[in-house]
Amino acid sequence: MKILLISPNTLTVPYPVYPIGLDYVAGSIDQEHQVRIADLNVITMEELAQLLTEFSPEIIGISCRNIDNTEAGDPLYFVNGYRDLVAWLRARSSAIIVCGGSGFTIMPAEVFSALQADYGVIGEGERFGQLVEALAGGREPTKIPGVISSASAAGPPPPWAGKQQRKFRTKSPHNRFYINKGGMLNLQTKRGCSFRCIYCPYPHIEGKKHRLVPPREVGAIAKDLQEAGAKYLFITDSAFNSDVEHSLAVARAFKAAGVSIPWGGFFAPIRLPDGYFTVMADCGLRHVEFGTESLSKEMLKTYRKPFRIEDVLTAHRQAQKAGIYTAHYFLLGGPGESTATVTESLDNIERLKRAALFFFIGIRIYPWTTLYEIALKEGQINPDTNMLEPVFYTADAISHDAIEAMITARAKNRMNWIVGSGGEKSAQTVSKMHDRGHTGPLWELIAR
Ligand code: B12
Ligand code: SF4
Repeated sequence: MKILLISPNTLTVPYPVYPIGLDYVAGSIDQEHQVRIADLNVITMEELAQLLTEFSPEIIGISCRNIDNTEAGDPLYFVNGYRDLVAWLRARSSAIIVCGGSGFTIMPAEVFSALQADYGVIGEGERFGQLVEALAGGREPTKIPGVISSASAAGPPPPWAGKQQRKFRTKSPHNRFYINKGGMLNLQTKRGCSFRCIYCPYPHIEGKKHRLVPPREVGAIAKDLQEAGAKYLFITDSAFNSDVEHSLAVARAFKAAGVSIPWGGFFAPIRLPDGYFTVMADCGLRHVEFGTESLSKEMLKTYRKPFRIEDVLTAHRQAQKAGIYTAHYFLLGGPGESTATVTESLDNIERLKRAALFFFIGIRIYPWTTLYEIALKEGQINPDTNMLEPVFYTADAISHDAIEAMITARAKNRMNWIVGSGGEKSAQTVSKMHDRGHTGPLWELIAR
């Protein structure tokens, strides 16, 4: 069969991201079928129309990564764009349309009904290969776990236990785009997160247990990406170090495989063995993005973060001592947030020297999370509330504006204190630097 996979994600904040999910979806499809990838960061709608005419796909897969930008103060919503794309495709093609991706997996019924697709694949994209075989053989694909053909509110299927195969085409035009714009290609070293932070949908998207890719295999993929021209690797794991031993083994595997380009990813600021970041730096780690969320003792407990204030400060110091650039993400405005807890966080944040600090105010409520249950109990939402168009948790004791005012007053125009992801302005700065040949997320330019 002829299959077209589309990445419609053209968001440039904080920078355009390589659609790695489609590499796995493409890798799940048997070689007897023809597969093309259309990345809308790279091709225009006119070119897409031409591709539809020339290639005549029988199945079109759409990757729905982002539902919204999770920023209460500057909200963007992307599902209407996906809906319009489906309508546009229907007017030009009779292909079967299938949607999937992390955004889809968070709220499959709602996204499915908005898009009016033919099928949806909840969870891991490897099941797309099975869906193709079912359609090719005239069988009903909805027997495959996670595949839906109506807006049913199904949960994710059991984690995929079969082979995961990333299909990466060295010379494809979409690699070139990301290589020329910041040089960043993506890499996954495991799936799942075993922590239980109250607001987080990651364990729902990727699974609650870690599924580790053997370090040697990760090293070999990293080397392939380097040979394809990558100048930087972003590790897309929910938290790269949530399995400390595996993260160390992966870092060492990079070195053993001859990976010499820098890399970075999300880390949890948990208590780490002595010398952890020295080993990481020696193996090429350049940026750590810590999911710190709060530096108030009470709020860390409420969020069920797997670390304490001291652990954060220690992890930060250790990373900096090893010469690694650090960023911290904060999520203020959760249950029990008050002037006192925000003040405590800000006081402790002052102790994080030379870091890029990103403040997200108001927490996006996702179904399947403890925060959803709390918001229900408090009457902020009811079981019929449409959670797709973003709904944010509001703290009783302090408003969004009051928190923002406290951050702005404290920041005193320091450019490393950024509310949200920095918006268009910071994305444009990053883009200009990328055009000048700088690589990676570039937090070091603001973290002085
Ligand atoms: C790493 C990451 C980032 C990094 C990306 C760095 C980089 N170089 O890529 C950074 C920090 C930059 C980032 C930024 C943002 N992110 Co982000 N990010 C992630 C994270 C942790 C992993 C994404 C990833 O690459 N996974 C690995 C790949 C292999 O998985 P995947 O894409 O999901 O694909 C799999 C399946 O979904 C499926 N699949 C994918 N496509 C398709 C298509 C079809 C047809 C099928 C059948 C299946 C399928 O198959 C794949 C293999 O199983 C996810 C959370 C998570 N754990 O998923 C959030 C996540 C995707 N991000 C999210 C958001 C909102 C954002 C931002 C908008 C935040 C902001 N305001 O800045 C920006 C947007 C950036 C952009 N330009 O799009 C949300 C999206 C949900 C939502 N509310 O919309 C998520 C889910 C986190 C969350 N809050 O819940 N992000
Ligand atoms: S450690 Fe990070 S990815 Fe894991 S549940 Fe907590 S916030 Fe989510």
